[in-house]
Amino acid sequence: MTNPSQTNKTAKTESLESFQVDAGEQLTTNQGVVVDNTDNTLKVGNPGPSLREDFHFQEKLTHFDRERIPERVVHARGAGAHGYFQVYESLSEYTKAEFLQDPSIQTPVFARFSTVAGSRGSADSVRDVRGFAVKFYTQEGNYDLVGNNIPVFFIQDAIKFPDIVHSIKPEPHNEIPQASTAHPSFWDFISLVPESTHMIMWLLSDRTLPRSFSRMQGFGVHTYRFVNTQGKSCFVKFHWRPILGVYSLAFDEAQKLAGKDPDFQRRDLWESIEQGNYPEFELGVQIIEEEDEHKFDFDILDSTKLIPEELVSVRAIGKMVLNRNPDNFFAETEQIAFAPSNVVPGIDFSDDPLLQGRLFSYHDTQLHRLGSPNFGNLPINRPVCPFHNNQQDGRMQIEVKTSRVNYFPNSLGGGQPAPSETEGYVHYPERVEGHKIRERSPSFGEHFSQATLFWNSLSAVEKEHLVEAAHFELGKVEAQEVRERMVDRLNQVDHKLAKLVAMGIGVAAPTEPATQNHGQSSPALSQESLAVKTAKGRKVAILAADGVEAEQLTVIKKALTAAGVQTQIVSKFLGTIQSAKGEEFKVDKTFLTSAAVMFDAVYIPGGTQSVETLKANGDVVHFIDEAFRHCKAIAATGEGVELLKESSIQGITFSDPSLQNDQGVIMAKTPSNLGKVAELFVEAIAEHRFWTRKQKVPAQ
Ligand code: HDD
Repeated sequence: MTNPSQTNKTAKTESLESFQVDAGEQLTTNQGVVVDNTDNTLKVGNPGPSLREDFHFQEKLTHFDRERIPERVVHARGAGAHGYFQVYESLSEYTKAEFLQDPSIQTPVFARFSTVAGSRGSADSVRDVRGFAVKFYTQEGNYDLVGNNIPVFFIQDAIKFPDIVHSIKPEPHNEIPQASTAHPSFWDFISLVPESTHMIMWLLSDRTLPRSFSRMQGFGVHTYRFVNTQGKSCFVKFHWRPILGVYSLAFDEAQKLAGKDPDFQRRDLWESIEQGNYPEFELGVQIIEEEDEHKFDFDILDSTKLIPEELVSVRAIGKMVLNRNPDNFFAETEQIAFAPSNVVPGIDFSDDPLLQGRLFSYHDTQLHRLGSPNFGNLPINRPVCPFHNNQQDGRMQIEVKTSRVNYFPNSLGGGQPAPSETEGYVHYPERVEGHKIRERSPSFGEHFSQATLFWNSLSAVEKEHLVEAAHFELGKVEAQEVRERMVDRLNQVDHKLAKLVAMGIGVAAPTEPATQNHGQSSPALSQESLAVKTAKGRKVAILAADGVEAEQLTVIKKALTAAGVQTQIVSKFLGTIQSAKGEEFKVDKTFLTSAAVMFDAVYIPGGTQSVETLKANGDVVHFIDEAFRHCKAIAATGEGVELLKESSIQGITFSDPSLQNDQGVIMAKTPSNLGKVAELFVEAIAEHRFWTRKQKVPAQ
């Protein structure tokens, strides 16, 4: 059987053709018997009764009745893609892992991105941590790097995982709320577990609202080990950095998207790949020599801590390119089974007690979810290298093993398959000794310093967003004592932060804490340090109607396309619109089938009739208001400028009739230089959002 990651398909353009089966294929039963009618059950006369002997009906329904498997207990909502990973240069100094040696080798991968809390059918854009799991199909076996888009975790010991997850999931009595941390049980748990403090600072930040999967970082979180051919080991932390930069949605935008387009992020991933705009991520490592393990003022085996890049720099070691969508969601994205215990020689574990628990839990959950110990034989889970074992039978055994030998040692099979004397996976022979104890290491005892470091590192806008997020999340918690405990907790992170949060949630301002803010920061933690100013992959709505100025529309559209921006014409009805001079333009979306939240920017070309029609449509004005409120780039040319004046945009000067760019609003009343307008617009789109514009329109 071929592994899908082995098939040498290039990304295809979605067309009906690609979904068609071979000509002449006939519908059959599972036994191969051709079916003559699949619309009516077998009956005695009309209207019935139906007959028990209708084997086609029975087979169709019994299969249908069993089409669901348990969804993942966490990270149920996700989307994935195929691609490859290529190392920049040999890492032989640190690891013997074969896929990290040769820059000419492309290792096939499958990456799955997910939210944590929601069910499989929940919305993509909710405030939540994103999973970032990658399976590398190496020639030495499958290696899974199962990480998140946040570098730390809620808890330090895996035995607390069921507790944190129970608290984050919908509450058990009424199953409310879906895919949201904004509820009492979550904050009750968090307020009682100080080790979660660092993680919840990240959770409340813009990191949990990624613009797309292709614009977020990924982290292995734990400290792992590399081992080289000499058996020398060092510690390693893994980082994924998106080539498009790290960007987030506005919270209001994310919430509205959850209704307007719950598939926003999986659609973005799918469409980007179909358009050849492949998501790319650089893999980086922080290397810590074994003798340096204890030189930090925190324990590097504590998953609630990160290693600031200012202390240990991140070395870029290779790149992942996602260039092929799955052929079938269930067979691939749903059935892929990740496990941090899937490692290859040269990559090993540390004693992080959170990691050690994960090494058990993933395999266990796959046995339940996929229902058989043979899940490794599913095409998406099979290694691309040869594999042999003495396992037999079990549910859904799809291998037909022909040897009579299924044990070791054996002589009848020539002694094979036999363990290798030269290349097998050898666990790093770390020397350990101690007493059996059920305790937390004292070296894991400090919980606030890095939470403060994160807060100090944020820009003013990022801080503002974090406080607003806390007002929202804690504002949904009725229990006053939980809100008070959270303010006390935040007071240990930063006094000003605690006062700002308290003000919004009906809690008295706390008194100065005993320990003051240490004043240190790590610039690399601010999302703004990870911006990459490019308009590539962005989406722009062009609002137009009959009578639009064709030249303006065409010139700007062409310039945007050249910059890698996707444009869509939005009008009242589908079909076509005609320019003042009779040219036709296809309408891609209507004001009903789209909304400003689905785009990164808006352009309104001139044309008296077009603009008059748009002005009379409240949906259009709302479209512009919303784009402005969400701090997006907006451009208008000719009479299009008049439409902007109709909206409730405030704080922008409309007086200059020629060309101006005011906080991402670009206007050219007399568009003599459309090239310059396009240039300014592309620059503004590359800015992503103009957060400092503030809320200059009334809340909607
Ligand atoms: Fe986990 C799924 C990431 C701690 C137990 N986890 C899961 C997925 C990701 C992570 C990305 C989805 C994989 C996919 O796309 O199929 N989990 C993390 C990270 C953690 C973490 C970065 C901390 C550093 N997880 C963690 C702990 C446990 C689990 C401590 C249990 C002791 N995680 C699971 C699980 C899941 C899972 C229940 C659900 C579905 C699955 O494994 O395949 O076993």
